Amino acid sequence: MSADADDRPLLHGREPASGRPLPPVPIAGADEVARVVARARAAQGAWAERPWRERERRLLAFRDHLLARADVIFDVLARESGKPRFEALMHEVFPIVDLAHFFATRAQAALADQPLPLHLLGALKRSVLRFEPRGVIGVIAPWNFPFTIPMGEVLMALAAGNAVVVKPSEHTPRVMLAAKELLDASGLDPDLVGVVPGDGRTGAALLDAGIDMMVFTGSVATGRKVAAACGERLIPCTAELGGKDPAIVLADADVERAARTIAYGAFANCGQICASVERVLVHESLYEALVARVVELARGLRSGDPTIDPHIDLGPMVVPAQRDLVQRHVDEAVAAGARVLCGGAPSPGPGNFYPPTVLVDVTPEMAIWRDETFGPCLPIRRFRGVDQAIAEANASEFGLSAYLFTRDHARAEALAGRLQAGTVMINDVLYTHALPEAPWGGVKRSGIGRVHGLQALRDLCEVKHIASPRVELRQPWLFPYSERRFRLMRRAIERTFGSLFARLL
Ligand code: TXE
Repeated sequence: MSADADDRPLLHGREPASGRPLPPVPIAGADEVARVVARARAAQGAWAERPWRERERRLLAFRDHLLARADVIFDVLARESGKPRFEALMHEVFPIVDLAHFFATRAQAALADQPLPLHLLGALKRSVLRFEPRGVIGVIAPWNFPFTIPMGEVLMALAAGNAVVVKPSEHTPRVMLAAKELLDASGLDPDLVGVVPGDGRTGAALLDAGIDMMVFTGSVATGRKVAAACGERLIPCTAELGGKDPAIVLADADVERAARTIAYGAFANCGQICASVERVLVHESLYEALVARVVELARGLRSGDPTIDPHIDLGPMVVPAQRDLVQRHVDEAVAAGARVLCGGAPSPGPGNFYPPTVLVDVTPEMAIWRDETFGPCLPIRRFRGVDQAIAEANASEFGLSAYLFTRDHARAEALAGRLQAGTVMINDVLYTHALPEAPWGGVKRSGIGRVHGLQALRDLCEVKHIASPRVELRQPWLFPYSERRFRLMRRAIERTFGSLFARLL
């Protein structure tokens, strides 16, 4: 920590499960953000010039440090986010171990010069695409996955030869600071990855500090501001802005599998997942059975403080205001005629707990069906025909993921083409965010662009086109122009595209 750390204002926080105070964290003001970005930029050039082998070695060293010191991350996640230890392992640490491994070992091949075959001029000209790091990548992160979301971006940015500066959520800055210690211990230049804790003002300062790209995850409202700021500065930005993901249970689904998977999709991480199952559409023939089983499963989940019992199923909600929003959605739905079958009111006692809640008799106009609830709430509606189900699923401003439950996988793959979503999963939920090779992102208000996958790795680079001659011929497009050359070229173009030869192009 810098010498002037004591003068900095502090971010205070409380453990969401117990209300106990958390250690305060110094806030990075605009000047500090600018300094961190400048240091990252200075460190980036040397990093990009290191041999690929060394890049791979450092990222694998991080993987190994994380494996060896995962308990530190589990403990911070339990205190700061109230995350059950199993979710800390499976949702946060394991995906990053795997992602570090995946990009460490594949970045070189993915970012190698790529020959670009020219369909028309290929005999005369050679073209190659080169992927060069953009420079300093800015990351603004949310509080629901305070480790896996920013760390995925950090490792991909590093694998592509960039430096990176992360603004963690003001509600969960401590786990990213712990991650920074692991990164530094992996032999990376400490300036290469900066962490600047603070609220939206620190995020705005990061956008102002001369970064070369922004990777944002958060709300639609803030996503708009971030995208506008990036537009102003003409830097690229990806934005992952949440969802209202539907699950459709078709008439031939396995009810037990669907119920168990949907209960997990709705209540894991206490429903605070952008791809949580937030709406269920069940074929009328399975409706009663599915609702009964989901309610039974919801009632059986154990909530608690993971610092006391690490293996409870559900922790608390991270942010008190989010719990208030959940209650508003439930109250409005009930006032408009919905029925709560379990849960429906904050749990008594200390901590920010909300029980798993299942609602029926829900209508599409209700906020709980329309807006992102981001809590452990599951509204369920029935449908008669599959066209109706698809239309209702698509009648949303969001489009992150969609889930289909059926025994007929081929039919589901065909139906996937009709669902407006970045990802469609069949008989499963959530897991694809943990696949480093799979693009992740949504359509409509769920955001812009994709993170993860080799394409996103290339998006963290500028693509440079290097064009060279195969043979040194006179180029017919140079000065001076004349009527004769105009006619000649025109005839050549007409003959090329107006003949069978065009089919070979
Ligand atoms: O998000 P914000 P909040 C949804 C969820 C939730 C809602 C609000 O529905 O109820 O968003 O959550 C930083 N310039 N998701 O208020 O405000 C902020 O400090 C730059 C979905 O926490 O968008 C934090 O680091 N940055 C989601 C980050 O933006 C700014 C995950 C996100 O905060 C800023 C979380 C500004 N002007 C919530 N203002 C998902 N996509 O998974 C704030 N920030």
